[in-house]
Amino acid sequence: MQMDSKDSSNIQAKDKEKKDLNESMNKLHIEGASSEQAGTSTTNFKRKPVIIIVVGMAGSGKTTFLHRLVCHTQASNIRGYVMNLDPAVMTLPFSANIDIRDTVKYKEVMKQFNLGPNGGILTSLNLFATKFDEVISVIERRADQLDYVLVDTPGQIEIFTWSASGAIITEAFASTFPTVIAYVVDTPRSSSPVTFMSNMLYACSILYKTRLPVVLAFNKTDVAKHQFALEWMEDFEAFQAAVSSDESYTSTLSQSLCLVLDEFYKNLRTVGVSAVTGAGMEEFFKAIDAIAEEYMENYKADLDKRRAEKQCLEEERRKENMDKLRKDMEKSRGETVVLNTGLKDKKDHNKTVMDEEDKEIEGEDDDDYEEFTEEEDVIDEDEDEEVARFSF
Ligand SMILES: Nc1nc2c(ncn2[C@@H]2O[C@H](COP(=O)(O)OP(=O)(O)O)[C@@H](O)[C@H]2O)c(=O)[nH]1
Ligand SMILES: [Mg+2]
Repeated sequence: MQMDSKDSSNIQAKDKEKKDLNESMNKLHIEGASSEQAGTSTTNFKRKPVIIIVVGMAGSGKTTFLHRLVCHTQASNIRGYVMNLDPAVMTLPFSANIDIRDTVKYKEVMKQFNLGPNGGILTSLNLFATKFDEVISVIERRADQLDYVLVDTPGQIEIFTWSASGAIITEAFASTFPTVIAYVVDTPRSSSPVTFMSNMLYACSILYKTRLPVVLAFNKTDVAKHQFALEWMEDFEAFQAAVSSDESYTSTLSQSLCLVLDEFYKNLRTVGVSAVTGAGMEEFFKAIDAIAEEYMENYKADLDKRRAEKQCLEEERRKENMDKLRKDMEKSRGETVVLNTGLKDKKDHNKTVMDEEDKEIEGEDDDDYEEFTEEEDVIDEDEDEEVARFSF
């Protein structure tokens, strides 16, 4: 008789445990889903300002061009905001509203991490990227008073276009504002067909990498007109004729590539500019406005689609994990929980976790909480300090 009542109370307790478990899992599920839905919202996307990220080979004239853009915006009553992302630049010809150098000291980074110049620039950019949400919110707060945000990037193009931090920065911009790329081309240096082709391939790769609209700014037109480039882009036979004198492998490759790039050229806007004389500024801004519209029509939709797809996948993965977790927990009937850390020292690790659990049971959890909160506060203080270093 005694055994029977014990059995039935055991069954009741297990049923209750199972019910509790199901309830808590469902709650988790709902909470998870609703928080993701909140993340899906794109309501914080703003139509203004247009972000212009200036990229180009080292020495193509990005910084000088940006200075010219700043002068033009000031003279034409266009409301611009200027950002410098080159930590290694010694002096800037314009005053930047947000300057990476106020937050990260590139030479200190080189010393501290024992890096060369390029590693130093890359690490500085990485450090800055970790704070980029702050930068975005600063621009968001001023969004109503701005038409354009002009962004200068490090001299060496690949540091921005092929780094994780460059991608993070670009995506952070593109998911909040219409964002376009201004690819600065050194026109006199591109007069050789093979150099021209390699420059175009780079521009094309940036288009693929960033998935943002690109405008080609043929700079230094005071030294060499960009007419030849336009001809080569419009008529591939003209380009083939230009390379025909060169019998090298690259020239045959260039001939084939120009056919491939034909489609790329068709969807590309080009302007001839001179950062020194200021020629072509109006045309440049017209091209920017046109591609900003393009951004809203094509790229924004694509971005939203990609984001929705990603969230669907996340949701599926989460559901799968929840089901797995539910099964595992049902299997264990709430008695034991196997912590699979995947670590080599799994045994020891489990032991540590168990030890900690034992401690908690002994009522030491309050102390743990206190320690954790203190640590959090320290981190927050550090963050505030770094944020305070921005000069807005
Ligand atoms: N003649 C001429 N020189 C230019 C022009 N734009 C830039 N430069 C020169 O090109 C060099 C590199 O310019 P800079 O802006 O530092 O290039 P960045 O590395 O791309 O930022 C400098 O000596 C500039 O004076 C231009 O439109 N015409
Ligand atoms: Mg520069």
